Amino acid sequence: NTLIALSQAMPKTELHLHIEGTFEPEQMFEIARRNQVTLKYHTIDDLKSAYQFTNLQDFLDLYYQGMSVLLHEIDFYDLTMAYLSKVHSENVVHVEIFFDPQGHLSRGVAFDVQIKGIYRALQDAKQQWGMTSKLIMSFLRHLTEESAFETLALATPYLDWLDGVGLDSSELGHPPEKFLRVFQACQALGLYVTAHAGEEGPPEYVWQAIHAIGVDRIDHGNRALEDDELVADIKHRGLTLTVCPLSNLKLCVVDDMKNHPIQKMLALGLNATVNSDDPAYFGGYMNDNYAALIRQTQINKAQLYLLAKNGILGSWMTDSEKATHL
Ligand code: ES4
Ligand code: ZN
Repeated sequence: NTLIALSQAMPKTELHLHIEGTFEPEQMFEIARRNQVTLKYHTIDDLKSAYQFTNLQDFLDLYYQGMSVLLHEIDFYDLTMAYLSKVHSENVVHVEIFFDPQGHLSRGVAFDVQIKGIYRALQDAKQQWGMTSKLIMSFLRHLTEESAFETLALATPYLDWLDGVGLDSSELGHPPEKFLRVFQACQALGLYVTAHAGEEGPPEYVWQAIHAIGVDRIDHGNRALEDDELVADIKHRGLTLTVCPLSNLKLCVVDDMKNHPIQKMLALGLNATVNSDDPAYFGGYMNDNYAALIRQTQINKAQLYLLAKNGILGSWMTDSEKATHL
């Protein structure tokens, strides 16, 4: 299939990727063994057979268990390097990745252990392959505003290594406004802001992310399509949506890949991009996400180019950095 070959060959960006969601079962068991941590699942097949989710929370329960074997700086380095090396082989040239510090702090793993491991891998990828990156600290929205502020305080010695902040985890019942003051503090520090919104949550949460918080990007955004005024507003602002096709399928945000709204988003003039979210859990990395769209929908060559171009324009690279990829 020539479209698949084209999608593989295109230089791509990844703007929505949770590094803890790249934890492949094989590596998870290897790190568990060397850290003498026992996993609830006894074999790789046992674990993989649990990867059947009916909603976001189902997945998150497993995701937090998986990351619990990460203890030392080298664990975060190895996890990040495995991901970067994988997507380098898929012609991903720039990544903007999330990490969830609170998911590790709650287990006694210090902030500096996490960020030092992740950041060193990002630097090595730059050295080895010229791959560029941004690092996004994401707040867990099921936790309190106070906990988010405590996390931000731990991050202040590392502001040079951080480009932005995000908001993830259980969306329903935890609207963006819950973290308004935290995000204001982050913006005052010069950080970019993005938030998961409209994955499971209503269009109202997307409105809040835009108007109350003033996000620079929207992660997912699927349910924004339920509100025509909101669609017009997103289009008018030129906001980028970081859409995740395989994630949407695995978490039942869409019932069938054939019905994925990404082409509709493009047709409406929205800046949709393709991203892999938690590739180890959702059945594939960047190229698998493109391949699924190509195999299951009528997406054409011009749309594939547009998605890749949107990924460059929607990144937090400078205009001159963007220009080198266009
Ligand atoms: C996530 Cl797919 C998704 N949604 C919300 N929070 C997350 N954390 C990791 N993956
Ligand atoms: Zn996500």
